[in-house]
Amino acid sequence: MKRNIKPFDRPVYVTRPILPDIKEFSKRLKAICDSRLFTNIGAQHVLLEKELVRTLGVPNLSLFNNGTIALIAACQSLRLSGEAITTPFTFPATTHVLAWNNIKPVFCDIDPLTMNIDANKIESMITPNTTAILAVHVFGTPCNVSKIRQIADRYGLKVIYDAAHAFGSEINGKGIGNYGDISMFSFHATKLFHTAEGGALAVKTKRLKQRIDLIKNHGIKNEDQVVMPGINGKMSELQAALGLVILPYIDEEQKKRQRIAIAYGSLFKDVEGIKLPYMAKGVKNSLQYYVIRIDKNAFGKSRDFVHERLKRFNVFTRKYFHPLCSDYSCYKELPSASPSNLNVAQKISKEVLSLPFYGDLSLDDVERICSIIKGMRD
Ligand code: T4K
Repeated sequence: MKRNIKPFDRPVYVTRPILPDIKEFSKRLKAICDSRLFTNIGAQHVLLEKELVRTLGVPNLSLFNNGTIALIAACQSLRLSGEAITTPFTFPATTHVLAWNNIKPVFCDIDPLTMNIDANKIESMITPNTTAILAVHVFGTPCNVSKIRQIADRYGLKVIYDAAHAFGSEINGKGIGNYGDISMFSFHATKLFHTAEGGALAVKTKRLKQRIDLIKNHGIKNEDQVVMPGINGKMSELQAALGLVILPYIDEEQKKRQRIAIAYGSLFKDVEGIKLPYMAKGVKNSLQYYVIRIDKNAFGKSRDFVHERLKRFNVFTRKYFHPLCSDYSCYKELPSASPSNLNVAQKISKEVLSLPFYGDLSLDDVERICSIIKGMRD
């Protein structure tokens, strides 16, 4: 290494959650304590649900205690069974949710640009047992929603979008939660908008929302009737209060992230072997993650080398998403998990590196991170 760049004197992580204004948060906590209602769809829950319907521009929304339970409930509400076609390039929860519903995941390869499920390959994976497509808007980049809709309509399949990364993503000004039968948002602490743990389902019809609301509350319809085997998926009042206090900061956070994305883009622009995130036309990206791809041959060092070496500088990146879900021991024997079926995903999962990306990251820090990475080639 030619230049002598010092390590950061504090750890720099891939993300840093937005903090609530403590005074505002305390006011809401006091209101919760005064009411003694800590959960079971109280005032904070009702208000947050209403605010998020507006923010996300969706017809109906149901809050959950986390995104994974929300996704499990989504599959239940659509009565999915048999097989679902899905992407291997995602967080474990996407595939595990199918397994928890006794649905066989059928892995489809991904698009080399968007890194989302390759809509052109879905049709060849459909069998008489297929009931759904479970796609992920990975890193907030929308899937090919029109092609997926066409296929689903032709074969009578349900469509669920895992929109865990896509809070605020839009296609031609339309909120991402309007596509498919159901979209799941995660409000985990590492997400742009968060409630520490939490999530939501955006749902097309009121009827489906009513069913989902029953599922997340043990199937309890009223004091005398339990109508289905539900689960406890309720968001607590504490989580909802945190969300209400954090929501007003999202616009500003996205503006700051936009500046950081531009800075990374210009600093890496001419670096051979580093591919920048794909930005599609007409699309507003949530700016949840900033993920580059490192081509070992062209850059001279592998993604794993860069990931490890950055730790010496107190920079902790993440290999989202490696390993592929299809390579986990619990799924790798499935015929669709064969690496030869997933050439693009196999290649990309060895190249991706999620860089530090949050509003408080200074442009000087961005420059320093880029210099450290560029210096690794020397
Ligand atoms: N579908 C997709 C496509 C998803 O990406 C996820 C979750 C889900 C479904 C499931 O949704 P949830 O059930 O989680 O709502 C993190 C998150 O735990 C996970 O929610 C997220 N995706 C995934 C992409 O990232 P890890 O294992 O990378 O988390 P962790 O703890 O290593 O955090 C990353 C960095 O963030 C840390 O190095 C430090 C920082 N951090 C983390 C936490 C938890 C903080 O600064 N504060 C914090 O409180 O999975």
